[in-house]
Amino acid sequence: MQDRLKELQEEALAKVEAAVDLKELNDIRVAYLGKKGPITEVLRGMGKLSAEERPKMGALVNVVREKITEVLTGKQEKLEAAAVEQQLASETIDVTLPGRPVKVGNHHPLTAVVEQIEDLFLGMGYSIAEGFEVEEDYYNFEALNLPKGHPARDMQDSFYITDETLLRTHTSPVQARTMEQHKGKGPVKIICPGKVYRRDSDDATHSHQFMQIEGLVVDENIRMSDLKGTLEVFAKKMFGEDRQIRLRPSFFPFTEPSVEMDISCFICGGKGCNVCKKTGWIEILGAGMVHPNVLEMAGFDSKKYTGFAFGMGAERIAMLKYGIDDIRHFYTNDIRFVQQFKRA
Ligand code: 2U9
Repeated sequence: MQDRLKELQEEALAKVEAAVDLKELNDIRVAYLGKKGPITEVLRGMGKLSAEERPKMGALVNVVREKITEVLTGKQEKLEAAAVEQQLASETIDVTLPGRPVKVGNHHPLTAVVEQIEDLFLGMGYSIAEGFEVEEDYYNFEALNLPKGHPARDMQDSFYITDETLLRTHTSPVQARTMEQHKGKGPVKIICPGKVYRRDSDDATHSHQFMQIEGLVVDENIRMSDLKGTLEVFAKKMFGEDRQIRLRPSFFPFTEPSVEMDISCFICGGKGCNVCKKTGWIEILGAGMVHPNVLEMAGFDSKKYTGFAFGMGAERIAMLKYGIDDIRHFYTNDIRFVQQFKRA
């Protein structure tokens, strides 16, 4: 029995020594130390031994079991450490490798232009005011000197929602509401960017929805020269310091007098080209002195207060600035279009 135990020990230790992975090691543990293993069998056979031999043999079995267990544990630790080493080696990160480029998005050209214009006016002390896209007929028309039946209402065919509500046709109701909130006291100095809607058929230069930016200044002693100076600063900052402006008489129901502003062509410098249609001038925006009726309707004393206002289509400004030939590009979500306007 003693010899059999020694034999088992040597056999087990040799197998442990030769084991190459944890699974094999576990199989050896089960085979030699498990309930159905040879050592358990030796223990079962101890009943046949004399009372004198039994404790000696019992002690020997324990020594053999402990030896095998000790060698198994040692080998297990070695194999586990080797497995960790191998995993670390295979998962090593080379920190010197160049990183994968991150895809960076960019502003839509319309957003870029609107933000540029906003910044420009914020720098001149204006605040930004925003309002509702679904407006009351009163603020969209009535308060702007366009009573029901006024012929100019036809100029802006509108998307009516009910008899008294519509998608705003311009951002002017924002100014009308802001003035009303001032309760007859100046100064008011705001720009109002926002989406507007008109029942136009879409083509290269018309869109049923577009972005307007309007401005309004109301205070004592506001004059046409203030408007002219403001527009000149705007033109130069937006289209280059060499720009000249000219004002042509026009008509808007909410301003009197009304003007349209042209800038000297920034492509040909005024000589005449395709962009300025050989005139040397490009129409940029409309403007004027706020009509006394509009001031009074918003609660301002038109003898004490005067004001100027201007309005422009942001798409037109962006199309001119970036040489975009079709307004529909802004709204058809072709990523290739947007990606052309990446900042350097
Ligand atoms: C108030 C008083 C006056 C806003 C103005 C224009 C002239 C103008 C057009 C430019 C191109 C609209 O986008 S466009 O079609 N706008 O020419 N807008 S003065 O005048 C106001 C607004 C609000 C209370």
